[in-house]
Amino acid sequence: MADSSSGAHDSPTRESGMSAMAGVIGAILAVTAVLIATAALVSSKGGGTADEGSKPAAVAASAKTLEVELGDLFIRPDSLSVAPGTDVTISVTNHGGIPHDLSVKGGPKTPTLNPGEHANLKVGVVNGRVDLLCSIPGHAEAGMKAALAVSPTAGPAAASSTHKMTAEEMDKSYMDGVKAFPAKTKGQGNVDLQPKIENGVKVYDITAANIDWEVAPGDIRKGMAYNGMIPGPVIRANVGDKVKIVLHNKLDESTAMHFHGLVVPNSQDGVPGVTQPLVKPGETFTYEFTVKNSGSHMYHSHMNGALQIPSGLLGAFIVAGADEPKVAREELMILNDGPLGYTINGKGFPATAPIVAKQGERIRVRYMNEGLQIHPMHLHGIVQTVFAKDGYPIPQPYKADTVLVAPGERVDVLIEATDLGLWAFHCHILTHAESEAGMFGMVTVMIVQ
Ligand SMILES: [Cu+2]
Repeated sequence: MADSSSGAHDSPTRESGMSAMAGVIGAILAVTAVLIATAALVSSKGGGTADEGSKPAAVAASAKTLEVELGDLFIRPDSLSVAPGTDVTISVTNHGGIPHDLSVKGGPKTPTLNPGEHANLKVGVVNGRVDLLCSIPGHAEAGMKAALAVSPTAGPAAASSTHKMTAEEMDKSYMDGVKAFPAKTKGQGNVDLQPKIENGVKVYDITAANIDWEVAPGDIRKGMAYNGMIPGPVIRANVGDKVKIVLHNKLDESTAMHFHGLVVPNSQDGVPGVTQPLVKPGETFTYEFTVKNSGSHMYHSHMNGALQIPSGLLGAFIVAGADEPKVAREELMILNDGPLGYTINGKGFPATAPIVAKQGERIRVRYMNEGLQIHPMHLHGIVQTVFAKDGYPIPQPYKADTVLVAPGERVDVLIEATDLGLWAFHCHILTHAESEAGMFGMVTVMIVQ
């Protein structure tokens, strides 16, 4: 984000973004190093021996407390390391928006923790790998797994057994993140997909495959993508178009495609076992229909949906209407949460893209929520006019500064770039946007210049 000295008129350069980013990564590594150091033993002697009880505590198994954060469908850090023989307690806090627990596979677990709640999990003396997970059904499968490993090389213990960032560390981490914005990452979603025209039919080829996706600088996660991007390519069509969508499945599991919001014949609705067969790995399935209704719509997987969609099998399907509002530019804001974290258009802050407008311009934003949670999108300083919901015009458009977008919903707003400056633009469920280490996830900036 440009600071006051560089002014609001210039986007920061990639170079400054990257060097600032190195600071963020450095800070993260430093935090991790402290955590690992904290976890380590002064001496590995004595752990688990029979005469423990008669020895002073200092030479019995060293007791360590590790900090673990639960979020919505992740455990952070997901790999922990202690010296052999360490008596481990995990200090667990749920920073997510929904309940989670932390459970030792086949062993003890915390109570179910509501958002913001904390508990200590006594793991006991660790002499080998311990698998950790959230035991709430579906959460481990969606990514809430971690491993506690034994490492003889884990360094000497730090003075404190529990790491919490100092105020100075918090300030630095926060400012490093801000300075890095907008940070460069590999891969970009929402690229328009040009159809082939065959006998007057628009044909869109889409391949689903696994991908390593860089959500934020250095934060590379296992995702699933259409045509190698998250969100998938944007399909644009007009009412009356005959379209074919050819889905190639290069995943290692079955899939299918649903056209969310579009009026299609039942046979093209994309629900395996209900309207069509499974599209198994290696198979191709062709959808064919005439576009009947305009608006901001979506296409996404309709198989193992709680994992495939949050992992990235989603995209915008935009159908032009008869009387669209005249705007200088339109922007997509596809919201998602799950294995890729909290993202806007497949990226988390500081890798989110700013929305840039000249003063006086009118911008259209199409919000789409492909995640599992609601996201109230708040733009500082400038009002949003909500004029369409799920592709249908609202009879009485209304003004709001916070626009709630629930899973599956699309909301279209107009934003008049009235006031100059850098206006923060973020989800107002603050655990989707900020942590002790600074801003992350569903945060971007509207730049009015
Ligand atoms: Cu949110």
